[in-house]
Amino acid sequence: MAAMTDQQGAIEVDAPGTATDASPREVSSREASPGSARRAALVGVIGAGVALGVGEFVSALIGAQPSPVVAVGGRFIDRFAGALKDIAVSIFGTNDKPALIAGTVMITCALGAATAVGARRRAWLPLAVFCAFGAFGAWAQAADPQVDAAPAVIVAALSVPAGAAATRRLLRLAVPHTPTGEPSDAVRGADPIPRPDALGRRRFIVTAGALGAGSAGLAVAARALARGDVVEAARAAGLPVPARRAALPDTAAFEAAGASRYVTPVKDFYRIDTALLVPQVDADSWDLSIGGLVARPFSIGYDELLSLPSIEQVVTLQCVSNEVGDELVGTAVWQGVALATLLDRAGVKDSAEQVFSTSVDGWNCGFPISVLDGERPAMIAYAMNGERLPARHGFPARLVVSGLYGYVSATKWLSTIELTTWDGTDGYWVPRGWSKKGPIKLTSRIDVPRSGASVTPGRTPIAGVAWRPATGISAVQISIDGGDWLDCELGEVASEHTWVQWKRDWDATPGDHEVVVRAVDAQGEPQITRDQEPAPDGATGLHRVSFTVAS
Ligand SMILES: Nc1nc2c(c(=O)[nH]1)N[C@H]1C(S)=C(S)[C@@H](COP(=O)(O)O)O[C@H]1N2
Ligand SMILES: [Mo]
Repeated sequence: MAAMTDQQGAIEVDAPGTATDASPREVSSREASPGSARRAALVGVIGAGVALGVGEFVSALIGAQPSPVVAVGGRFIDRFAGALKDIAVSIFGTNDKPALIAGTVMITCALGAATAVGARRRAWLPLAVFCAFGAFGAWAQAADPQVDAAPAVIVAALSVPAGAAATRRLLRLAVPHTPTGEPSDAVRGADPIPRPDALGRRRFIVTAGALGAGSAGLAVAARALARGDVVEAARAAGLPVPARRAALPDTAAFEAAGASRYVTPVKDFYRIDTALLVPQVDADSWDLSIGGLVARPFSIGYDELLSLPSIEQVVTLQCVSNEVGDELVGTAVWQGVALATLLDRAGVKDSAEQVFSTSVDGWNCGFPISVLDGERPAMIAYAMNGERLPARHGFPARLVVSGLYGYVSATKWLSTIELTTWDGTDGYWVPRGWSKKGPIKLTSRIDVPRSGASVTPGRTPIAGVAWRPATGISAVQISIDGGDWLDCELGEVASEHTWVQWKRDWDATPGDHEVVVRAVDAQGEPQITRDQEPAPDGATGLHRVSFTVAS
């Protein structure tokens, strides 16, 4: 509010209409101009806020989601995900998304501020800039497969005039001598030294405060509206019973030792996707279409999908961005319909080489159809650990294919499956520098002791997990302080499609220690020891932890 205490009669002497009667006194009042610039900037921020608030609210009201702000953030991700190749997949994990939304809002407000400052001399500026904003927002929204062009234009058509009008109105109150309006009484009046006009200032504060609070309120209301309860309502309903339940091994001893839980609780399951806000898909209007190189293309709705014979499989899913030892990996009991059931119904042609899937938000990926030749689980999953997929993991349905990284196979919010050729059709991450094929590499991880932990001397469990889904693990070994490789005890597994827990007790002696782990897969292949970063096709190298045993 410091700006508000500035002299209100800051006069832009070279503004149109005032230049002719510029007197020496007015010229000297030029020095007060930074004060009016600050007020104008504040006006611009509020004006941009009004445009954003109205845009978010109208979007929510007419069901055009993602909203302009979220859509602009989404286009940013699509544009720059490739440039941030090494960290791209994980950077767009849950944590950085609020920052991206906040950044979009802040940049918009900063541009609004600059516009209002410039508007003191160029009255047309706010309308022009807001129109450009609006066009950009509408483009970003319409570029999202979830929004049609018409609603995007409606949103812009309402938010642009709201923002421009608010800016104009506030500028008149805040900077009396702007060319946007009549000079205020304070300036026109006889008083040779324009004094702060208390009444004008109050009016400005009240109007600005009301517009600022109102647009924030609209944005909050918009979020509440857009969240909706369709997903929650549908998720509450019962699930069909699979012909055969997945049998889970008893892994309590390994979990007691500190290994990750065999089945990852849904709330702890990692989330990776390019969606800035989790798509909220209405199961009633959702369908999955299967087409491309098939004899009988068809679409299937949610209820019909749930009425088909279902399977339940425990499968470990990993993100290609996972660094050695990191946690972008989890195991769940997935329930759904075998992909083969749907592909058989469609009648896949011999010329088909790639199973290419797309989500409701336009993300896509593909894997070779030959992956389906064996027995590995590949399904349209609609449930996870006995509950319907949460929105963040792909409600109403997603793909799960054992042995493939998520970025080539695990499409969430699944919308279409297209059988196509291998060449010429690339998934989202392929042109962004990631390998076209993505089999999960053999990996092992130490869960306890944690790096940097302080351990008490005596019997100490060393434990973790190792995985190569679709192949399985035959052995895990650790080396302590560079010593011999020691065999570890392996837990039971539901199948070779999941990770295996491992453990070994150690008599901890005081001092600094380092433990390294390595695994051998079920085909006898040892883990690659050479360190490689995740890009382009998954990290390799051995996980090691260093910790101290207290004396
Ligand atoms: N629609 C959509 N599906 C997607 C992605 C995405 O960005 N959009 N990311 C994939 C990647 S890279 C991974 S690792 C898995 C992660 O699934 P999860 O979030 O359920 O763990 O989802 C895959 N499915
Ligand atoms: Mo991923």
